[in-house]
Amino acid sequence: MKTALITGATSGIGLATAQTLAENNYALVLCGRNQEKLAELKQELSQRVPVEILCFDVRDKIAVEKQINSLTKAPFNEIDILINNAGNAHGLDPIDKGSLEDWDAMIDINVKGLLYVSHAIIPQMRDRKSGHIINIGSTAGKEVYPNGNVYCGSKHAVDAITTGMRLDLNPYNIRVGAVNPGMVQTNFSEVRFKGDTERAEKVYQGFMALQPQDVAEVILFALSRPPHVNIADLTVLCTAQASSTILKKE
Ligand code: 8X3
Repeated sequence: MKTALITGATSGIGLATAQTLAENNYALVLCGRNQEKLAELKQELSQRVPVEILCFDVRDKIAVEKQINSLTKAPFNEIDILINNAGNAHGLDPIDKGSLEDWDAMIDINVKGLLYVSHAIIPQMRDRKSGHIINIGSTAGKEVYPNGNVYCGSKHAVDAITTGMRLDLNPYNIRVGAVNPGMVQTNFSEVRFKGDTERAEKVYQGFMALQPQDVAEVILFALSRPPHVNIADLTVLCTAQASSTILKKE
């Protein structure tokens, strides 16, 4: 049984991935910021597979290191798979109107948080000469759209860091890849629009957006390839979406 550590596991793509991997017999280390939700999830999924939960904010590098280093018991002491999923968007403003707080949040979570978690886990993969890292990027990491500026910048950074990881970890038999979803119906837009539910709901009206489960199944596909196959870079869109700006709405 392989052990997968998932960040941002209590909602959206992370939650669907946790559930899908539990159904497919992966032991799980589920990370998030909400202890209550993590505990509920553990109760649900540990009926199928071993589950450990870690409550921390990926922005807090001391907490990241401390929590991950606390995984001393089998099967959690050997992380075979790292899914860097935690990430979000804050605001959708032109560059001259953006808020520094929003910019800090996106760079700190999407870029620095991903690096902190990876920094805590890569050495054990390197020493064992085995591992699989999947970074959840975005179509925003492939093209820049109006008002996406810093969010797109953070996801372009994820794109570059994924390639950098793959290059540098090549000597150690570690697979590194990215799954880049387009529009997925999660609380993404609610966070981006700071709780403005009406505006968030409009984003997904008039077409069938990707669902978190759709992305979880793609992640499972990447994880379940034979050891010599690495899905290096995969973009997944709903049928109605052709690019970040071309979306067919009814
Ligand atoms: C989410 C996709 O188009 O809202 O990363 O940037 S988009």
